Amino acid sequence: MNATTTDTHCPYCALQCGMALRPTVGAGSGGAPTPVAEVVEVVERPAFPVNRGALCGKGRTAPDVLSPSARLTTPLLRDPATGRLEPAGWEEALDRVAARLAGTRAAHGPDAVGVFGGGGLTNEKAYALGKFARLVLGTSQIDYNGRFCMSSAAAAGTKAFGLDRGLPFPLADIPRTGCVVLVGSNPAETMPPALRYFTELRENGGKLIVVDPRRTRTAEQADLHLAPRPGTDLALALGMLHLVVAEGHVDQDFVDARTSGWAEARSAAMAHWPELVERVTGVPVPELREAVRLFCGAEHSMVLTARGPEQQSKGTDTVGAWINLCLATGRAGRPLSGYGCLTGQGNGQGGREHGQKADQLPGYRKLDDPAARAHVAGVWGVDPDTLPGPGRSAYELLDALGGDVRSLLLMGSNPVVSAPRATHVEGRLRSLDFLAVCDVVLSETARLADVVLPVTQWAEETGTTTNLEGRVLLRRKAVDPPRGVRSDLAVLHGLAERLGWEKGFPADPEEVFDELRRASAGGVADYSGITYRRIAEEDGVFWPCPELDGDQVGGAPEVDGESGVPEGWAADEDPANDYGASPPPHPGTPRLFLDRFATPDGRARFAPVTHRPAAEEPDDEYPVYLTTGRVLSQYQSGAQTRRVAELNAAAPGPFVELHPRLAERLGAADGDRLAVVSRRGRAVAPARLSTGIRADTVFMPFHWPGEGNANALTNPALDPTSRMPEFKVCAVRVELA
Ligand SMILES: Nc1nc2c(c(=O)[nH]1)N[C@H]1C(S)=C(S)[C@@H](COP(=O)(O)OP(=O)(O)OC[C@H]3O[C@@H](n4cnc5c(=O)[nH]c(N)nc54)[C@H](O)[C@@H]3O)O[C@H]1N2
Ligand SMILES: Nc1nc2c(c(=O)[nH]1)N[C@H]1C(S)=C(S)[C@@H](COP(=O)(O)OP(=O)(O)OC[C@H]3O[C@@H](n4cnc5c(=O)[nH]c(N)nc54)[C@H](O)[C@@H]3O)O[C@H]1N2
Ligand code: SF4
Ligand SMILES: [Mo]
Repeated sequence: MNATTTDTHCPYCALQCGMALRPTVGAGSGGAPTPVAEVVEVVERPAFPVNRGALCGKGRTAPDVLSPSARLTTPLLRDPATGRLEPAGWEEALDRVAARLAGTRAAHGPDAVGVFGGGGLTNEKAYALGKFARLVLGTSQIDYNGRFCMSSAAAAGTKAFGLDRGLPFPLADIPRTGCVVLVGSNPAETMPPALRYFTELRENGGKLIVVDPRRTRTAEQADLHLAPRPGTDLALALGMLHLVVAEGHVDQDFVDARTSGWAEARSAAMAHWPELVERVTGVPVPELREAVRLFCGAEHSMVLTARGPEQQSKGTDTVGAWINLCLATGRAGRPLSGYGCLTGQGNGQGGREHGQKADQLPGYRKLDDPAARAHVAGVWGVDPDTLPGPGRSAYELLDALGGDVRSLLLMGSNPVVSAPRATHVEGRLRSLDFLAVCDVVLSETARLADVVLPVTQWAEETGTTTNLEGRVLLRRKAVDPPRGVRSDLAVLHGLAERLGWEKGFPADPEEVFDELRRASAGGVADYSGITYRRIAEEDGVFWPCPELDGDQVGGAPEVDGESGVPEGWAADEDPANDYGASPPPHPGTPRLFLDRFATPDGRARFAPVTHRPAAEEPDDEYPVYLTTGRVLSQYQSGAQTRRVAELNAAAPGPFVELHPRLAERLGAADGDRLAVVSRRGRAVAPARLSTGIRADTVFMPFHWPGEGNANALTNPALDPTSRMPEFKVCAVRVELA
């Protein structure tokens, strides 16, 4: 890095790749103002350990969205006379939002005001949004798009281990294990720089197993690819556990010493005979046996899940079954082994820890826990009884709009494109009395708003994110925002002031972070020992990182690579001996569970689960499975990446991926327009033939609005525990359009 570059992080996915931004020659030299994107360039940051300099095309082109021509630069107010959104000043716009939210509250009570957040928001924003909802608005009706993402893995992880952190180890452990099972995860397209860890695993002689109904770019690199029917991963995992027992691979010492609930989980698995599992999943028994042989043949192994098995109406049980496999074979709570979830959004991890979730308070505390309420209310200076209780989950909240929820403040999500049964959700949004949207661009959802507030984005503001490893990172401000935009924190500050909140609502990110640290202290996700300065010096700090007595701001001690404990810390009874008068700061926790799990008794819990079908299975009328997901060059609802020419050229629009045998039955050729019809709606997109997909399944990416929107079709059936909708399985009919 030279003096003029600023280290920061990509705005998009949970890998949070490190990059540096540098003003280009001529920037700031006066004359006509130049669009920001043309005065800043991306520079590699090879020293940052997660991506070691590599970036995907989305990250490399992210500065394009900084350009004023790509984004909003002034608030917009809907003109009641014309019905159109018109430019307005900030004071007028904030006054309007505050007045309308207050009006709804006065007329219908605080729970008539809803708040919807996003897993892309920084920790500071997620924290401030949750606090704003509960204190300033007094509403329980807040949730966020992370509910659509990895909430099932979060629920299963909490049940099994007592704590939910995406990976319980750094990515750098992957090449050193012996076998990885990647379940419903396509990092070749969704986290390209992370693929290198799996390549290195194979170079070191380790094995990669991919479970995906499609032969993805990731599956192409695998030693073994299992292609189950969508929605049958639960049966697959139980079938593997059956074989583990039958073939004598149970690690009884580990099970006895460190787990509970094995007897019940074992008998559930024994009911899932391999032949039965083959019938349910379509995966031949010999492949199932080969998977068990590779997994148990290695000294260490890991299971990593992503959205494939999680976005199901039984996602929590499904992840539970994969965790069972790890526990029974002693592949958890030990170095180089374990279960992990590859989180999704830029702050998919931190965004679910600090209070924008319906049931949650900062520090991953539970809103219905009296001690948690008392602690957080103390930090906020309010009576715990004034804090509302848990609210509705994301889809249930969207479904209630226009009913008992009359006004909505939305920050960091584009549900018109990304919510399940999106046409219905769009109708609910239109039926609101009042909708305010904070966004960087005029997204499809912002277009429906009564007030649109244009906000600063990643490189224009400082804040922390927590990546998929639980590594808390500092995303630094590298460029000035265009005139006319304000930060999300400034928006909340301005609204709090107008709504009569007198205790102050800081807009400075570091001040918010310091408050978050106090609010999280003693919680599961304890950030109290983490400071901006420490993050900057240490390439991020892994939570939990409690504040110890003494100065935790200085440099941290060397961390022992194996245990994640600083050298001398565990062995030396009095670490103060090594560090002078005050003890060293807590080193953070790269590796979890090595000594005990985070449950009250320290034991991991087996999940007593059995297979059940998807909420909607194919039948005569809708004979084909639809599954949905992502392509390399677009991000999520596409609100940001559809504004980048290079990405649009690479991924110009929606498509229906199908097997040539299914295409032949339909009389369809590659490129023909196909109509895909479900009980919820219809979507039209060109056919893309592939021998890599099961012949009973079609796949659609969900990055586009309009006639090709995959979410016109998807089923909002919810997992009973996590309330995750079933994005990955529904039944459709496919015909020539
Ligand atoms: N390019 C790109 N990268 C992204 C994103 C993006 O939008 N674009 N989004 C980010 C976010 S928020 C997330 S959550 C992650 C998601 O990252 P991934 O989970 O890797 O992405 P998906 O494409 O949703 O799903 C992964 C795979 O699940 C498979 N699948 C479908 N149904 C099933 C099933 O029933 N069982 C199994 N085992 N597999 C199934 C799909 O075929 C797909 O290949 O990506 C992050 N990175
Ligand atoms: N069919 C189907 N649907 C899916 C999925 C699937 O696999 N299949 N996956 C689901 C998953 S995993 C996810 S995570 C969701 C994501 O879907 P969305 O929640 O729609 O996510 P994004 O498209 O990232 O929307 C983020 C919005 O916030 C804006 N934004 C970006 N940064 C900021 C900021 O700092 N502040 C503010 N105020 N706004 C900002 C962006 O411009 C964009 O409009 O989609 C879900 N939908
Ligand atoms: S992999 Fe994710 S974090 Fe890395 S550059 Fe691409 S989008 Fe950004
Ligand atoms: Mo996600």
